[in-house]
Amino acid sequence: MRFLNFFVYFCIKFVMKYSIDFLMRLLLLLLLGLIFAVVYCCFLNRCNFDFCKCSALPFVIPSNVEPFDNDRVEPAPEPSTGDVQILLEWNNYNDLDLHCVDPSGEEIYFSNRVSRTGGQLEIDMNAGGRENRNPIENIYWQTGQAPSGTYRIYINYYDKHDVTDETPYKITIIYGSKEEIFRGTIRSTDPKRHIHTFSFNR
Ligand SMILES: [Ca+2]
Repeated sequence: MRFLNFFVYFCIKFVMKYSIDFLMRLLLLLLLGLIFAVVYCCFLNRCNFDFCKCSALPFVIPSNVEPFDNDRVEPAPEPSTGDVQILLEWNNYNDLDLHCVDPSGEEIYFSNRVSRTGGQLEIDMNAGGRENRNPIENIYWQTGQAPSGTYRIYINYYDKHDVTDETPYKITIIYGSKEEIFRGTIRSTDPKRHIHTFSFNR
């Protein structure tokens, strides 16, 4: 801040000494202010700050602070559907994961994305960090592929990437002619949660 005070004092003295009229003084002050903002942001950028998110400017924030709520609002990818579809939706940067144990007992999740019965984790979001504030996860079997039997659905809070820990979620399960919706909230300290078990018969 001492540097900032010195710079402002210098600018005022410089303008008062060399500029001619009020308009010239104003323009010169604006120009000097702009030069200062650019130089100061470059300095902060070398100090591990994001240039475009420098706290020295009122319209931006430093990179180590959570962005504004409307930052990086992107559309989620379009999920596929089929005989069986399980869709997880939430609305922050946290990394939630969808798990499904298929009738053969094989678990489909991020480390086993495709099962021998043809089920697949098609979409897995926010695994790499703050990727999307409208994320979804989708597990599905293409039409004609889902085996008859019992399906068990789970949700797991894998990692916290947002300022908010507790995360509301919605899980939509579509199989045959049925559609079931489950809503709840989950915290990073919660264990993997069983959501629902259902039977599919073709
Ligand atoms: Ca995920």
